[in-house]
Amino acid sequence: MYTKEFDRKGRLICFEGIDRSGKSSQIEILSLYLIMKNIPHVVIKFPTNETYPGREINKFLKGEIFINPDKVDLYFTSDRLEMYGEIKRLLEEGTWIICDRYVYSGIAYGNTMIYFNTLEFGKVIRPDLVFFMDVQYEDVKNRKDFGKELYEEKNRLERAYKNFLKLFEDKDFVKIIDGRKGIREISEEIEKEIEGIFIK
Ligand code: NYM
Ligand code: MG
Repeated sequence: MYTKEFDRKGRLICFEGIDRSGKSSQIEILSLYLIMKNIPHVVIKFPTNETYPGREINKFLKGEIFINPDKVDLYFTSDRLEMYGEIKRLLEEGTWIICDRYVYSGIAYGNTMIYFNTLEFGKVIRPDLVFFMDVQYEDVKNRKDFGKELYEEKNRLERAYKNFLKLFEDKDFVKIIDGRKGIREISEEIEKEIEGIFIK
């Protein structure tokens, strides 16, 4: 799945998990932490608003436009394909990148896994670390704003959760976080992990 290794001075850190699993809050806290440590970084949220397909998906998820379910997966993939070049450039120059979702969401949530894999195969930049916010549908269904987006419903999220577990089983670059813990407790765990691995 991953592209050829290249000389990176920055680090690529990805957050995954079902909707309302607490990724965004943790990313905000991690970003402040990196600012404190003087580490140049950018946050990229997939789907982005940087590309045409990304913008279309964001409208689709809010229910503003309709996109055929098969085509949506292609859009998610195209959005990332357009961004990999920029991600590589930033990593080479020493900027860290925090991704709010990545290729794993594409696989876990996808309608058309096979097609998707073919297109993105060999193009994905390997993350240095993935945090998986481990919470299930039952844990998030009463969280604030749940259900506002198209995919935020029981079946989709139960399937996505199972797929995430399968994808992340026995992966040494994946840190599984108990997302039912408090925000502060989680952020400390994340900071410890980052410190242990990257900051000399
Ligand atoms: N999503 C996200 C996918 O279905 N495939 C993908 O490749 C990506 C990156 O979009 N429900 C879905 C998962 C979410 C939604 O994410 C947007 P968020 O974290 O709710 O903004
Ligand atoms: Mg969502």
